[in-house]
Amino acid sequence: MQPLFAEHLHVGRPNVGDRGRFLDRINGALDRLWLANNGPLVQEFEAQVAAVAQARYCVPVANATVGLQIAAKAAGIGPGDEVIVPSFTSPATPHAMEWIGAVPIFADVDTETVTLDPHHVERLITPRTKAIIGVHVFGRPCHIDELSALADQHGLILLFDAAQALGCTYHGRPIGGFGDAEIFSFHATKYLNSFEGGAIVTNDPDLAEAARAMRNLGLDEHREQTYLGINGRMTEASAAMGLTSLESMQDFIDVNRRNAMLYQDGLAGVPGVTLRRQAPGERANHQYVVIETDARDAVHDLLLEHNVLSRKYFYPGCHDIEPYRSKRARHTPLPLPRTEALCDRVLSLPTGTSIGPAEIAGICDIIRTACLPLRQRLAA
Ligand code: T4K
Repeated sequence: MQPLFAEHLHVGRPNVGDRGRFLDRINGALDRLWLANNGPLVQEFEAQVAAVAQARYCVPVANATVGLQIAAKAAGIGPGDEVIVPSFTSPATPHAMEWIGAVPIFADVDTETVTLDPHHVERLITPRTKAIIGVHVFGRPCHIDELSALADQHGLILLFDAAQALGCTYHGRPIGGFGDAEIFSFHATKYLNSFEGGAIVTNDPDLAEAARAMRNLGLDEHREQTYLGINGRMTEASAAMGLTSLESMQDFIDVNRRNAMLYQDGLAGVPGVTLRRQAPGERANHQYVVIETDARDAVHDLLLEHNVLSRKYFYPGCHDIEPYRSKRARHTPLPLPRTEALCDRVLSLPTGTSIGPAEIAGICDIIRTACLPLRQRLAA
């Protein structure tokens, strides 16, 4: 069979802004001979991300995973503390907690937003619970008000994994200013990338100060060793890319939105296929186009035959991967039926600036074929 596409189409193809601007910034760093350790480009990036998030403080870091670890430690989460997280997320969320000795406890999601179900979270709160981490999955904000109320009522730390949600809003306010801290990712596969990178954003001056020192091996601004630190620093090269990406942020979002609408039209009427929607009335970055179908694996495999590399985000659920699967009683005290049903049905499709109307039309045709009843499919 001849594949429809000669080259691979990817879910995570990086968006690249103005190369000239990027290379100028890199040349500036080389001229200054300042390449790392909170240089001028990192400081500029810090100010711009804080402005986008409308948060008082921003601490750029090497990636969101180390950002989650640092934010958790800076907020006071430590060994043995239980932290309630969704299972339907990147392994980065629970692994960051496990890595600092905390204990991820998996909660179910609601099917409308596919984010943490606050009722389920409430049932998991015990005297050992120290924190909740909500995840804005596919950029759709989680139930921030309800989780904030729960955290207040039980005296818990509240963090948000905002790796996928830069540029999105909740009740019209930008993601980034909620809870004790939120953590963004600027990984190459995110619509706004800094090669690798992340940022902790917060309105809490103490948390910001601790995070700033912790990312720099624990050294505070007076070069006093005040905290247990790690190397979580962002480089000048990453900040150069991040700043250049920020200049094209709205263009990237516009392309993603156009692509999402083309998929919506192209998949209308395909039996058994639904497209995940963003929150009504909110601003969204549309960086993930996600379908749900019982025929997920057949769709994935047929796309692959045509060189389309779709991704099963998130499959399996984190409760079903090691080191959590073999310690189910410890990490998953309650069943997660909605997560399990979801994990078997979700598929992310290519989008971003390297995907256009022709590619989307072809991808939709392949999906339609994969979803035909077998007899019709063989005849197609
Ligand atoms: N929390 C959440 C909710 C997250 O989604 C993530 C990351 C994190 C935390 C942690 O953030 P970081 O520590 O990474 O900052 C990808 C990304 O690696 C990961 O960042 C992301 N979530 C996750 C959802 O997706 P993979 O294993 O699927 O990526 P990979 O390398 O297979 O790339 C996907 C596709 O993109 C492939 O077809 C290849 C293509 N690609 C990739 C890269 C890196 C390119 O074309 N060019 C590239 O440079 O996890």
